[in-house]
Amino acid sequence: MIQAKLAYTSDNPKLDYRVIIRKILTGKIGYIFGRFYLCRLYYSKFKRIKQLFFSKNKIDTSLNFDTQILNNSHIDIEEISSHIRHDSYYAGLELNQQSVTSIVSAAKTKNLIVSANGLSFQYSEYQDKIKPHHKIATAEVGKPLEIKEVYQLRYDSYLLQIASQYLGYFPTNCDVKLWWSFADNLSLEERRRQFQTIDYHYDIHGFNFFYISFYLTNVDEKSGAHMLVKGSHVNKKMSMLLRSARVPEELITQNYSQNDIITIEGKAGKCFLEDASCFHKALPPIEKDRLLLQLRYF
Ligand SMILES: O=C(O)CCC(=O)C(=O)O
Ligand SMILES: [Fe+2]
Repeated sequence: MIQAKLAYTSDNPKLDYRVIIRKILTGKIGYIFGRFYLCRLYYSKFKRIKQLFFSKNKIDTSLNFDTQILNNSHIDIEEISSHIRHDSYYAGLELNQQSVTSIVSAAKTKNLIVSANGLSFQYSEYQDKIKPHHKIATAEVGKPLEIKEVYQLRYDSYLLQIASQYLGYFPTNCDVKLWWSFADNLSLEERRRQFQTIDYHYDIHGFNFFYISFYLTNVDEKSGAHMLVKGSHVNKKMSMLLRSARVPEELITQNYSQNDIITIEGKAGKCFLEDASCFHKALPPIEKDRLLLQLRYF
């Protein structure tokens, strides 16, 4: 089948080799090799051997907390991991409601920061004072690790076991992000300008990485559901690996089956685990704000 050549546009950017050169010069070579499944696989093996045999790399696993995940004893960790290995994701876990309530209330009182323009405000100020004057796509909750439940989730005994099982080594690092995506009628162009990830892309968060996300508000197609392409963490054409990690919608629909395109909807507390090297994106929220917590283990 001959496919129409896609023009380079804001949702189909050209791979900017200046970015690659800058990454090499600043020592971030994981950004280059983390694209390739085999590199991620061999990096994991190498890291595991280092952690097992070299005392300098021995890790302190003593910092861990009782799990906040419900019904965790029913689900086998190896089963979850092999599910993700096959499908790129697993969406069958749930955070307890007490933790949901505490995190949401902290996210409504702490300072929010808009990285696109440096604005800072609280959630309660957003509706009355900010929204009428500024079109804002997303705002991050500052210092999320100050929220007790978030700190304890980063070191959650059960989640750490799953992340270790999937990665093949104990993840000593974890970037934690908690952010609001606001329901509004911003154009797609404006959302892109504000770095909202509404276009399919794959992440390259170092040599290997594993994401755990929690919906903290009820989420459906109209309130910012996360979408992903099942199996695409492994199944990507070479041309997709050698170009920008962000691709236009047509490339996804031309190359993957409609059955493999998954929309994750769920109530506040829904947790999904993802090999974020799969193609994924967020739907723009138009009806209700979305609050999402993301733990990026690497
Ligand atoms: O907001 C979402 O659902 C997707 C976020 C995302 O793509 C990312 O953090 O890499
Ligand atoms: Fe992403």
